[in-house]
Amino acid sequence: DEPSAAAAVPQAGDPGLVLLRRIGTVDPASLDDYRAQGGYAALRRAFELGPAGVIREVTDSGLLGRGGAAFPTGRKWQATAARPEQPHYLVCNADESEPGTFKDRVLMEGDPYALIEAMTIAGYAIGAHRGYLYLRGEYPRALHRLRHALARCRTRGLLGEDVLGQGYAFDIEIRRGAGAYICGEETALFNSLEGHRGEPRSKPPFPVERGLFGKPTAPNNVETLVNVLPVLGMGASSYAALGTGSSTGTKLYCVSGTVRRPGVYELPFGATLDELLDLAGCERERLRAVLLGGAAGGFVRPDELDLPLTFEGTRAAGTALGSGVVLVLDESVPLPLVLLRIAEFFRDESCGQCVPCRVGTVRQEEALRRIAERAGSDPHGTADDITLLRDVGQAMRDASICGLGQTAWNAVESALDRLGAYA
Ligand code: L3W
Ligand code: SF4
Repeated sequence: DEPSAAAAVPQAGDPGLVLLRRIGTVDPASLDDYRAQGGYAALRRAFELGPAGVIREVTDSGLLGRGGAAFPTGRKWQATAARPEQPHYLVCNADESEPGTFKDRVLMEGDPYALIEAMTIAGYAIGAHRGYLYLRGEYPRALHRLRHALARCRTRGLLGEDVLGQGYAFDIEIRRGAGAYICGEETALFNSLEGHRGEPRSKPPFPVERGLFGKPTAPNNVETLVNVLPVLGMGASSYAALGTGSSTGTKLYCVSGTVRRPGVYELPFGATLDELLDLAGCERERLRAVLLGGAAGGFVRPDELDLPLTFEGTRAAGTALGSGVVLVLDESVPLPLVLLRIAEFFRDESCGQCVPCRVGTVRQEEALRRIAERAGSDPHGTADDITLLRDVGQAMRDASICGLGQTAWNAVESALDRLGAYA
């Protein structure tokens, strides 16, 4: 089904929609329509600024990565651009697979030229002549629309040997994922692109130094890249004035679960969870918890809804913004089964390369299944299993190679400590 792109309600002084502004109004098949709605003005500005000027604007904007880890985009681009080894690569991580995440899908299906323009700007800034768009395999509509848009850009001189007659060569290749969550981890993604098993590599070296095919690479999430258009469009200082000092701009949220209006919402950073839940139509009387940040995130209680949605605010509150998942659970949803489902997911998606995660995700699922099956009939057995969960969780966090294993116990720990699960 087509996910809905709901709009935040702009208020006096609010920026309104920045990233979603063309969604639903632009014809995704029409390059002319995209240009009529402001498309390709940002790329022209990029050519005026030059690569170093683009990186300066992006750095000054305070833009942080939207894939979940909030790394400064300007710093990533600067580090890639500065490497002497050639060639440089741009990789767009469009393997949107975090459970409950569907914002990149809305951007790619509804405004495909925006991503292509943004990738062209990013490629120009880091000195790349080739970009790879690694697309989640289960997004056939996005594939179709992006392929069509790429072909149009090539025939109109917006991709190819001489982009916009500026002497810059750039093209984009789409590669489809094959359903493995781990291939969204950047180094597993590179292995997949290179034709190897999708297993993460140890970091460092970071991709900016040794990434795709061993060359300097900037991997960026779809939403991160699309943000570059308003950064150049309105200028770094106006962009940085949106949101808060440490989390600038706007954020897309994927609201699902027990709400009346699930969908993608855009709000400036600093809006509260309460405001977002109002927009999505959440009944507070029946609310049990909100899972923020996805399977690797943490729970927020009904008495904590004044939480400001920023990277720093959610971290300080013991949860995470992650890639923008807001999963609402009311009292009708059995929490033990939600946790068990999350554990099954991680056990399924572990690549099996390292022991703490390969074994730990299995032990975690087994313990949660025993607890769910007991349904409170054996409190001592449950207490033992909770001790086991904490031991296994800590081992996974400390000793796993990549983010999957390191965070596979986050939601369960959060449910225990913040929601008093199984008490
Ligand atoms: C140069 C350094 N580069 C770090 C780069 C690094 C990467 C970025 C973040 O993602 C998140 C997690 C979940 N010099 C650098 C450097 N970098 N230090 O910065 O790096 P890192 O390692 O902090 O995080 P990560 O492994 O890239 C972990 C989220 O991902 N997640 C799932 C996300 C799912 C989606 C989706 O479905 N769309 O995004 C699961 O864990 O939130 O925070 O580029 O190379 N010194
Ligand atoms: Fe693979 Fe898990 Fe190890 Fe990551 S932590 S490399 S997913 S086994």
